[in-house]
Amino acid sequence: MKLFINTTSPYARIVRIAILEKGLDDRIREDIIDPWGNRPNFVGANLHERVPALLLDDGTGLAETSIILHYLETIRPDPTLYPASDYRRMMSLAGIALGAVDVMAAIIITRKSAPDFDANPLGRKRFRTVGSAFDQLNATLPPRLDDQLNIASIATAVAVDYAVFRFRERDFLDSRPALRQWREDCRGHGSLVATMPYHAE
Ligand SMILES: N[C@@H](CCC(=O)N[C@@H](CS)C(=O)NCC(=O)O)C(=O)O
Repeated sequence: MKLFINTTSPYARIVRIAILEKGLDDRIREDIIDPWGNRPNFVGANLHERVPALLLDDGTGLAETSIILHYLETIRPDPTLYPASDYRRMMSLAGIALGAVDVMAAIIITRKSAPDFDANPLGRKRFRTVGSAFDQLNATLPPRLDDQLNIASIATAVAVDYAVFRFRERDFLDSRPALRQWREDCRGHGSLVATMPYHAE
């Protein structure tokens, strides 16, 4: 199988972390691409030309992070991303963190066509809800990834790192010490270390 990614995408990172955690990395090769350009074999995997996109060995293309996670869970159920213990709380936190990822990525994408986006009412709403999401996560932390694999912890780590990576000028963590400490506590976690976002040359 081949996973199309880029090195900054938080969506691709979530899938990459799940692959590493499930020990599927020997079956899935990564292909770093520019989703903003055109590339036929990539389009075959995701007609919307976005990463992540998983190309199966039989040529089937899987798009959308949630769909790819579901597929990974089907082919390698153990360890699960969705443990049964405290299931509803975990799913609720996962939704909050995944939403923060989605909203932050939307800000970055919208800025490409509207440089003053942050100051307009929709831009302000976007930042307000990301702040609310981090407040909630700061108040109700998911398990540490070292202690338990689960989608809420993966999404929270990815959301925090993406905020730091993309919005260095904003204080997303200084006012949320519990969340900052939580991220600090899993600093050495292998799948997080191996997938840290960076700008490719
Ligand atoms: N809903 C998609 C979002 C994926 C997405 O927006 N990926 C971005 C990179 S962070 C992308 O490839 N953008 C290229 C484009 O929008 O044309 C998912 O869950 O996978």
